[in-house]
Amino acid sequence: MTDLEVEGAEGADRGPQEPAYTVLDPSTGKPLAEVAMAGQAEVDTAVARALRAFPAWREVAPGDRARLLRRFAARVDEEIEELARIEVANAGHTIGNARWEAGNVRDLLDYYAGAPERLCGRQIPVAGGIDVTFREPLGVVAVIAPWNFPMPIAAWGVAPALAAGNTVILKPAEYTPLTALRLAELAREAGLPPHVFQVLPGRGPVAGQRLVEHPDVAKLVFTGSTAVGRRIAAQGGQRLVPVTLELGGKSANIVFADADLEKAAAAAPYAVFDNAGQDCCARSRILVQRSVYDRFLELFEPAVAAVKVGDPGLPETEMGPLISATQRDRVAAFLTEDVPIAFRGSAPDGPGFWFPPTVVAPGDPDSPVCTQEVFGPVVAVLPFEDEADAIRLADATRYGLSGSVWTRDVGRALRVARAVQSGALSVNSNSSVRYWTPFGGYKDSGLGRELGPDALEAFTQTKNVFIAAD
Ligand code: TXE
Repeated sequence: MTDLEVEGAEGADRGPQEPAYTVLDPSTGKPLAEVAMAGQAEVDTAVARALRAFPAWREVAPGDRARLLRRFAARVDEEIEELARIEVANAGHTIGNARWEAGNVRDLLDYYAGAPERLCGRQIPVAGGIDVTFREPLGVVAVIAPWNFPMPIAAWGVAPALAAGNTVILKPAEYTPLTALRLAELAREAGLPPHVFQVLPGRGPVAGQRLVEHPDVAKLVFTGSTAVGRRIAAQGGQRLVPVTLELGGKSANIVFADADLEKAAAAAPYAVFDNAGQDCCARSRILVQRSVYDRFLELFEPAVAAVKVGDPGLPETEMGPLISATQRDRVAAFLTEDVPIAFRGSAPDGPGFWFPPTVVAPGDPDSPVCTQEVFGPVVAVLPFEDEADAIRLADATRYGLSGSVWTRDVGRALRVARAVQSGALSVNSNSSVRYWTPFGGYKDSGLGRELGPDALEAFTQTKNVFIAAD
């Protein structure tokens, strides 16, 4: 066992104990740590503690709550290198990405530290008196996080939830609990009161499920697969608690003939192979206007060949391994005989869950590789005729998370960005996530919005108070 304890486990009536989980280093396939997994009893204890901590936390003066979040951010900032090194080992993220991810946690805590002092209600003109609204916290918030971006995605839920005065239980994914456990320690060191923020590693169908159905959990934040997300939405609906869901995507990178093709082709590998394609915003389809299709592929091929795949701890590495053997098998299953591989990059041999950057040119735009989330380094390139055709193809999937439009025509950029059924579109850029702006999906990609000022709505409820004037 590691010295990483399961917060909330001490003193609990454990009942039948959950087996520990062996966390692997995905770049070697070797065990990295044994982590205790919470069972139902530990979840119940943690929720009871979070519920007890809630009244005092919501009453902390706004300036003091802001200061605590800033101190938490400062502790994260001091430990960026350590957090990044843990993520390289635990998730196979490149060191450059992992540093950015730890920095993103710091930025989110700093950004939402501005909220406690700005969570204003309204005074609304009414007859017969005075009417004011208050934005009140919900109570105990459960954040169920995925393994693809363990730190940032956890912080997208944790930071605004704490800022709004809620107490939080974070359940990291089985594969990637290590940075979350370290964040819990940093929160304690920053002076957050006990049980305001707890981290509870556990299995999805056990600890995750118990958090979802627990009567004292007042809000659910989930990032993961659409199948599990649907179940969580249904169970949250039964209990009438709000649910925020971020459920992946099949985003299109749309390249028009008038685009800066060199720039679009140079950027395209990072739009899909970053984090080995395990990115809900991965542009895993590139739609190219037919008149420049061949030229685009000529430019794209050397860019793909140049992607440096290997040891994620080396500064020059651009792509690491997949998270698990299961994920590698899942990705490989998309490359059926009828899916022609156009070209591939390289990947190390030997142990570890490696998969080379792969470009496919399927004839059939309805094939699974074109419509389903691969969540690995595989991109489908498809030609289109005109603007309407591009929009039709971009929307030919149940997902609708993000996407890009490459063109020099501002009017077209805006028309296409407005028309595509996705929550976040970028023009001449592949960036989707900025902590200042709302992020979330249309269609099967999710429910609700995270990040930006809008996220605070999801962690508060409005109280209306009328005071009679006579
Ligand atoms: O997801 P799960 P998996 C997609 C991606 C990937 C596929 C499967 O396509 O290939 O999902 O990944 C917890 N009640 N994304 O199997 O199972 C689980 O412990 C409560 C997209 O890993 O959905 C983990 O913490 N919680 C994506 C989290 O849910 C449950 C990120 C995600 O695991 C649960 C990840 C249950 N019954 C996968 N079952 C994105 N949107 O970025 C599981 N969990």
